Amino acid sequence: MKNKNDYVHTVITKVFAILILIICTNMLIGSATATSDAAIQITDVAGYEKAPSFSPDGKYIAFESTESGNTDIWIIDTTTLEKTQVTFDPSEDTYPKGWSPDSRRITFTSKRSGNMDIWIIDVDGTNPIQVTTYPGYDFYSSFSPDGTKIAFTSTRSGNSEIWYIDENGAHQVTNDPNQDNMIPSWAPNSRSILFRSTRSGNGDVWMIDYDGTNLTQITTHPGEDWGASFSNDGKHITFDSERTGNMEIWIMDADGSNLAQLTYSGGIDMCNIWSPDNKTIAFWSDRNGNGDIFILDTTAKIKENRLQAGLLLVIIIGFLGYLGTQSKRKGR
Ligand SMILES: [Ca+2]
Ligand SMILES: [Ca+2]
Ligand SMILES: [Ca+2]
Ligand SMILES: [Ca+2]
Repeated sequence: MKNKNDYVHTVITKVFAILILIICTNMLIGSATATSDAAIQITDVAGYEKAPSFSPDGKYIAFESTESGNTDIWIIDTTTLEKTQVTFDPSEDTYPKGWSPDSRRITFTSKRSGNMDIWIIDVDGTNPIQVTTYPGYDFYSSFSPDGTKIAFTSTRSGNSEIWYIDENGAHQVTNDPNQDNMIPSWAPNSRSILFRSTRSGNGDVWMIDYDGTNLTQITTHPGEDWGASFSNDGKHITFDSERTGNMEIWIMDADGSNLAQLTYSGGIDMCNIWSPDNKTIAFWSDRNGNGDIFILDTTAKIKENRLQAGLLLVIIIGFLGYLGTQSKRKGR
């Protein structure tokens, strides 16, 4: 009987080991062999369309486009895909990365003052307001979700740092004179700001509170990581990264777990931003020859991650339980 029990034990152990191997192999092969994504292209003109951002009501995506002959801010209706030009100034108007909470105003970067400054404009193209007046570079601005602050990047301290402006004026957030800090993006709490810094020796995503406290490194890969954005429910972070040798967009849980690659194209995929319903991201890609705006459903990847983690956990718990039973039996 003892020999038969040992035989059964060995067979079950092998079956569990093979199951774990199959699951792990599937997880590795699944991530290694994915070569395409299901991104949907929503602009299709000859020039470069870049820097998308969703209005908080989800009705529009603002983006920059060279369709008019110079770089201007445009919006596209997310249902009808009808485009409307918002700025008409002959200078460069770029980075419309932030909407006011009421979806009526857009903050963007413009050279119309003679150098790069932050501006706000009504979505119908009226009431342009200059927000910064520093003679150097001020760029890449976004409203905090509560609408009380605008974060931006500025070189006014001597190198590229994160700043914000509110009713009391401009305030410096990061202070790292030897490294560049850029691409600020607000967390849903209107307190923390994701940004890109080279302070670890290579480009990584970091987070800091607007008052300069709670500096935290978010990504640690030796490859170059760029702009990041929080989902509006705070559960996920997407970020642009060159860690594969090509600029792609990655997703992870807010605690850094369940890291997965979202885009797969031979071109550039970057400037990720979440939709208000947390189901899709918008980004720009030159995968079809020139820069255009794309949207990509994130829900399938999040479900796949959860399923893989859940299956692995069930098998490991089952295996440990089985081993426990066997050792008790042997101890009798
Ligand atoms: Ca322009
Ligand atoms: Ca300036
Ligand atoms: Ca890195
Ligand atoms: Ca284009």
